Amino acid sequence: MSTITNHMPTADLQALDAAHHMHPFSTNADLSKDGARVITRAKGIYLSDSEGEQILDAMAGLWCVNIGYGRDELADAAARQMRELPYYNTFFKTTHVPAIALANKLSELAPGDLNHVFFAGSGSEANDTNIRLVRTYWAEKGQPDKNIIISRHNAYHGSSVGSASLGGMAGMHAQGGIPIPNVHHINQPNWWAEGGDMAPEEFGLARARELEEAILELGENRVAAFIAEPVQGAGGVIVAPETYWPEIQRICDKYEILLIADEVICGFGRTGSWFGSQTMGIRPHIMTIAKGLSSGYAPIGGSIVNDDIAKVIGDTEFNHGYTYSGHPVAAAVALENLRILEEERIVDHVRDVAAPYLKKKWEALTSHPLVGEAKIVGMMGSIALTPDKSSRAKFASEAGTIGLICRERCFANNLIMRHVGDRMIISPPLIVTPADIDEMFLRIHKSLDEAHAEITKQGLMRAAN
Ligand code: PXG
Repeated sequence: MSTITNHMPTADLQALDAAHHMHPFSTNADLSKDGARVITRAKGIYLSDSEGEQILDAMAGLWCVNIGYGRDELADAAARQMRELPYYNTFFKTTHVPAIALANKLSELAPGDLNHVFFAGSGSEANDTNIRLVRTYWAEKGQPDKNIIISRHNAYHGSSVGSASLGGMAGMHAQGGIPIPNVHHINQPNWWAEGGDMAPEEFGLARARELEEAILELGENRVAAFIAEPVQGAGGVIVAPETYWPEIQRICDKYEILLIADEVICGFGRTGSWFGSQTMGIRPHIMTIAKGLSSGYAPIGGSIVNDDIAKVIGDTEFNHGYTYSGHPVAAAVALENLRILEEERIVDHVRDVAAPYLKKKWEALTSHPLVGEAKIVGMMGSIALTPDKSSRAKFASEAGTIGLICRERCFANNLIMRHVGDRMIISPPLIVTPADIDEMFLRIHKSLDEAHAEITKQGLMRAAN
């Protein structure tokens, strides 16, 4: 595991990387100054870098490597499929066995009447598909003006023009001429940061009712769909108060609004059920899937839609599709991943073993002087860093300053735990054992202690007015 496979010194690789490789969500200055960490291989929950360090990946890549790294079965499935049929498309009345088998498997796993899959190459593409699906659905039903999609501030639904418009990331909307028309955003159910004097339950209801207010304001016959992540991931693992989702469901039912659950992170076991919708008790009409579908071993995503939508869309020609919709190699890898998740009972392991063990330790972090609230659902958790827990204070420094210091300490201690503003987040592979979690917490405690010392030393342990 510690063998270094690259043949160049790290500094040379970093210089070449900074010279020619444009990274997502990064600045040149950062890449050239420090150089990117070069990841060379991975096994289980550990990454190795070009310096031979062993890094505990408590983010499962980007929330996706659900079964852990290094499963040969997936590599073998890919190689077999590449030899047999490396590519064919699913346009023009053609199909192939991997796409057939995967669509069938997904309709078996997905709850209720979610029985039909439109494949894409990623979560962003799948959400672009969803925009066109829901608008086409209502148009086919004689309501072309029912085309507004409601989403939430601080949601993440992807990085393409359509999906980033659905997302509610201000920094993304500031670049490149988005959002597209007829997307409307309501507030997120983030009690810690935005709940003010309300109790969490009261706040959850108030935030859900913003959906109803928006529908009434925009017009019931104008609103096509509401999209949300069952637990907001990239926004900082924001878990809604318990009152939130039942009220959202009631409102969607009452006004005939299609509910799109973006399961790109929550799907495939992360919340302790196959889908986050099951954990949150909601009945979506469409689910967006990607990431854990293949545990990140191959790029694939899709939309799982219910019988009614499939029927309405199928009655017309849906002028939409991607070269790689249902790509046979990606589909074969996803099938093998789902086989492993099922046969090794990994979702049960999350629900019965890993998540309860993790939850106890995670929630105990609130006794650390830097930590305010600790939220966790299944294998996705967040902590809010604060200079004063009793008042849920924000730091006086610019948002994210403290989170970044903490993340730097984590990286230095060979732990991938990320920051979103001044929240720290984890989303480890689902296969973690209690012993892995113990090791993770040794590193978390060390990193938090070092961050606290550093923040105190710099005089940053101060609340904003
Ligand atoms: N929906 C959700 C809920 C996501 O989290 C997407 C859609 C888009 O999927 P693709 O496959 O197009 O990336 C995502 C992706 C982060 C981070 O920093 C999160 C994502 C992607 C990249 C970075 O937390 N989520």
